[in-house]
Amino acid sequence: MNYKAVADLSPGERTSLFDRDSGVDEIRSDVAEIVGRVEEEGDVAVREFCREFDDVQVGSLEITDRVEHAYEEIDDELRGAIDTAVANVSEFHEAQVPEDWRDEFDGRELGRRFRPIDSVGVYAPGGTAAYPSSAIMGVVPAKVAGVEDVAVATPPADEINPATLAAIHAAGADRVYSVGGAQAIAALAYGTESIERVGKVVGPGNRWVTAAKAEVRGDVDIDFLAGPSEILVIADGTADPEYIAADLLAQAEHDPNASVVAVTDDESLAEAIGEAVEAGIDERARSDVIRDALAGDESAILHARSMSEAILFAEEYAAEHLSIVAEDDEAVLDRIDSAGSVFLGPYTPVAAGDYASGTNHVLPTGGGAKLTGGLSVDTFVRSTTVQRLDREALADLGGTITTLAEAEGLEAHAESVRTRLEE
Ligand code: HSO
Ligand code: ZN
Repeated sequence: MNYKAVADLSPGERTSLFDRDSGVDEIRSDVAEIVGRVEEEGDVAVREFCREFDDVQVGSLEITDRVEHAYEEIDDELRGAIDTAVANVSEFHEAQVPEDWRDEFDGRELGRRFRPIDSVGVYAPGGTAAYPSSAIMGVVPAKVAGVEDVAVATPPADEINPATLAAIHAAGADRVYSVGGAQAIAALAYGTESIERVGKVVGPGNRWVTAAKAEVRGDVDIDFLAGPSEILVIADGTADPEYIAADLLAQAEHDPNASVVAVTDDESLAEAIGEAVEAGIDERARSDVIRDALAGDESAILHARSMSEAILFAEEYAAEHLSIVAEDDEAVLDRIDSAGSVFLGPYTPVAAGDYASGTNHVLPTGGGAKLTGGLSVDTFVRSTTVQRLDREALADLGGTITTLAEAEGLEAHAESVRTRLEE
């Protein structure tokens, strides 16, 4: 891994760390072609791409009737784990459901109400990265928000991962399709003969999926464009290097392009983390992926001159996952505004949030946390404002409205107020 002092990072090294790229630009034109063909040719194009990219001759694209069986057939331990994850994710997201409200503001009755969007498409990755957990993270918040029609697309295979199908069922999806990649996103966005279009497409995927979401955005709403997984650990001398190394290795196993960074004010901790990481690589089943991720310019162990310098680094980094392991972790957190999800203390591995603590693991990467949060109930509701003024409240405000209307040259607006106040 790269070792560096934060203060010695070159402009190029800073760019690798801070301008983390989702890698979709170079495939945008290929993806545009796939999306265009699905939009025009529907099922015919979808089937052709399933053959070309997944090497599968799909029968029915809709496989809704298969998920319940998968749920019943998986072993009890796995079913129990899926059920626990669904229950915990449901419980945390139920606490986010916003309440409608009305209040009185100097005689003006104003409020907000919240309604779920009508339909959602969730992408559940398949192939080597078949993540049943991601199906849970996409479907559960949508159902908790009250979305009536939640469709899931997951790549076809000779045998689709039964855990993914079971998780889709347990999470409460309404429709399930066996289609993956850019063609899945296009089918959800535009509809085909067998796949009904949705209002919003969410969920993580590979570069093709992400590029397709960028392509359809505007015609359909999306959550955000997420790139490879990231973890930033900020630690002081009280931290256990073994635990930190374990979390770095864990996120590194997702993707050769994963970004894995630790920053600490304690030089000997930095060294110990590095040693523990090196010692751990070969013990891990996915050591090849891990080694590539750790060797990348986006991964590093950094030594800061103080915790303040480390915190400023973390704030600029705006990590997808930020793990804080420090004597006063709450004081560190107080100074951080930008992170997708924060993990406090030694007994909170990122894997807890990845699977089962209840928080969502579909999170903004690439510094996106400076602008947005991860999937939540908010992703699936829209708000409407409501107001009622009585005569007195309108009279109080009349002069303000008519003055502004006249300043804009909109006489009819002003008149709509005056006519009510005339008698
Ligand atoms: N850490 C991933 C989510 C995940 N982890 C799925 C395990 N399975 C989000 O970046
Ligand atoms: Zn993970």
